[in-house]
Amino acid sequence: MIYSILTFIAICAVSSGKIYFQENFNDAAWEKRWTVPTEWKPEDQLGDWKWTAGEFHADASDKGIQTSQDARFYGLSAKLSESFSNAKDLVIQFSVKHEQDLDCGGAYIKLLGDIDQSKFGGDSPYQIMFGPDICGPSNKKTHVIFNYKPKADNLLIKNEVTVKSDKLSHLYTLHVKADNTFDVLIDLESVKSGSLEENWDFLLPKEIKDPSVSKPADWVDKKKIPDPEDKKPEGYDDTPKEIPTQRLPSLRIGMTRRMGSGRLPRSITLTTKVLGRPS
Ligand SMILES: [Ca+2]
Repeated sequence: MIYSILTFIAICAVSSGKIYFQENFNDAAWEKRWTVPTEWKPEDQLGDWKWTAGEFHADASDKGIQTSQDARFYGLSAKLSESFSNAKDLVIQFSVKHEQDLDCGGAYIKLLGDIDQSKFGGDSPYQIMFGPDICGPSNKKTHVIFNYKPKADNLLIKNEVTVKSDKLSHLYTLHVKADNTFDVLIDLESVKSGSLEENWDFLLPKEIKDPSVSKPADWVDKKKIPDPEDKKPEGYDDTPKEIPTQRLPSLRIGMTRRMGSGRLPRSITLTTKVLGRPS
């Protein structure tokens, strides 16, 4: 079962301190501000949003909206009071609580253009998508996705951002800065930051292959070819290919033997025995 509660959403420009959108879901009139996309999916596939502070809470009056049924699709959208396109520093922040162990599900906030809210769904085009995504033990991350018009694509952050998968409330913040850097914070602690250029593939490669270029017909594949301008050094052909061997002096081999240190050699008696008949 997946019960996710959204209790607070804010979108604001930091440089001017202007709040473009804020929702705390603390009054029953929230339903008038938000539109359920009834035409997104058949009625039996759409789950109902429940208005509650949840099973456990610090303040019963701090309510949120909760997904109430398993294996259903949930969507909601609300209009900003005004559109904006060139805010300098932009902050998107919301809190989410998964009250039960989450097997597979996500809670994202998306910045949308002008759409038919009754059809808003997973395939609706957006500018920014931000929020936790948990599906099994291996897929646990916080999505930070920018739609980039020059590439007509939704660009995912290249290095995964961590996520909280316990049952407590967590505050997710995306801060896109005017100096082309960003910061993702969970519970106001930075978990990923850096430059936009290094973390998303916004830019085209600096060098690309020219498909119209091909190998010239007279291209030589040999690794070495003779240099037609190279010449032999002067006298090169007069030098014999082999040098004759010179006669070496005959070798003598000498041996020495020490007879005993510090003493004169003893007398040596030579005996000769001649074999033969006695005279
Ligand atoms: Ca609330």
